[in-house]
Amino acid sequence: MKKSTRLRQLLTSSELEFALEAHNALSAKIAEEAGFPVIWASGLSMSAQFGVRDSNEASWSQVVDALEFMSDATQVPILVDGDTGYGNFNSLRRLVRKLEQRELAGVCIEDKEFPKTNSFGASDRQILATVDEFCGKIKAAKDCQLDPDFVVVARVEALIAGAGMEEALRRAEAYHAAGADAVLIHSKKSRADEVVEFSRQWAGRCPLVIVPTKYYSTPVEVFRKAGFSLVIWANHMLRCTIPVMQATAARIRKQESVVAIEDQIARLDEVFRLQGADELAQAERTYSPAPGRGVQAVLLAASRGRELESLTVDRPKSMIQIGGKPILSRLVEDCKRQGIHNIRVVAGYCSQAVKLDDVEVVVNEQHETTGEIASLRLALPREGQALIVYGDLLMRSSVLRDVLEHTGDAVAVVDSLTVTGPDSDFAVCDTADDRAFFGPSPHLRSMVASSTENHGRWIGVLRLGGAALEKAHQVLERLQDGSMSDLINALLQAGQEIQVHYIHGHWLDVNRLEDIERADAFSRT
Ligand code: SPV
Ligand code: MG
Repeated sequence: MKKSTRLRQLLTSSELEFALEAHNALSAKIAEEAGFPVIWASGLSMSAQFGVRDSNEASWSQVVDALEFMSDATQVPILVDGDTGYGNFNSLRRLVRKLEQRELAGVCIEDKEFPKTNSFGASDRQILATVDEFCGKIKAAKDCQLDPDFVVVARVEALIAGAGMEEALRRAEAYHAAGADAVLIHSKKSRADEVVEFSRQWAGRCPLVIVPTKYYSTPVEVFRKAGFSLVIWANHMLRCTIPVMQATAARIRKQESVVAIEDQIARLDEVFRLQGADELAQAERTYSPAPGRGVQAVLLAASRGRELESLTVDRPKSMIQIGGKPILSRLVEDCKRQGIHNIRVVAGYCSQAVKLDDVEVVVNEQHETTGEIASLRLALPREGQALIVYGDLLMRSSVLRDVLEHTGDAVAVVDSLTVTGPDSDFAVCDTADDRAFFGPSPHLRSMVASSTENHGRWIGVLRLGGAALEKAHQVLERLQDGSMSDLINALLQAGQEIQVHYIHGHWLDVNRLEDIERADAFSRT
């Protein structure tokens, strides 16, 4: 249903309805989520959030730009506070067309002169427009609207200006006759008597709208009985934020820290939710040519990391916190950043401690007696692309991006800066790293211990696809067990070409206690 049709229905139904003020897309969305069927785009609140006065200091096009965000962010109808129409009948016609184009459901105009003054402000300058001039505006708005359901509400300021009940009724009658769809009768009294009396005399000639900012303590039953159609809570989303922002700013300034307030403010996840971040993530999967699409990541995380002693009593080393986050969570984020959403972790030691969102966890129950090949056998996909990564690895995001963009069925990442170390993950290649960006890709010849002359350390990232993946499965069937280096050597012996992507540092793995500090520093830079 069109937003304008919905607003018209709400105004003409016999039920009393409530609109809540909003002044930007975020507050509009929050009002909608709270269940309000209508939003009041308040002139006072919108000007206040711009930091200007409610005296038409913000131009109508600046207001329309903000309204567009509010309309885009919500499904419920928005009734726009159109002040006095930003000029004469002609300015109002243009405003109405622009509001319609942005799916705003209706406009409320008040019978004062441009530039307007707020009805409750310090200024006593409440100069009423002539009845004829204002009726001309209403007619112009109704004549120019293209959508027959677009709503025009005429706001009567006679009681605010002290012109009395008779004048208020006379004006309302004239505006109704000129084509207004509803009348807003405004009052600054602290009791509702005036508007209730107006309603009694009006006797239901068209829907009535009220703004009980000053007579807020009146029970809504009174409004229901008096036959009003719509109550507008006109500025409360703006006003509720002011003391919270003031207190928060003062506290952060005084404490020079945000630690104390962190638990009292909205989590970033909540901000992202309100922005609709999920929809974008979904759309990215569909439309964005992320290099990681169709790739299955396999994160090898079965081993304890015994040298890390007390840190790995109740978790595998891949779940040790580095910079406030487990290493595996970082790897999962790295993968997602590259568009890889199929992520499988092979856990083993303390597998119950491997808790990660959106990740498939498979468990190598024989982790104590088996090695990486046994783990990989449980998780290597049959088709597509596999990205095998050691679960204790920290690296810059460019490493994964580059290996994913590399052509070739099999690619291993080798750090040419590291040629010594305790294990056997060192690479002998057909070409040393000449740090040239162009030219033919080097190939891996064999994996060796660092005691043998080598061209760098394989960091624990291997991409396999197409024929290379098929060959890896054949090799895995033959090999009983062993390390990733054993698998790579077996692949090479079986004639599989493996290309090398050289890097120069920008990664580290966590094996010993002294690595933790380095890793923390790495994660912060
Ligand atoms: C507004 O919200 O801007 C209004 C209502 O016009 S009031 O401020 O109560 O006049
Ligand atoms: Mg206003």
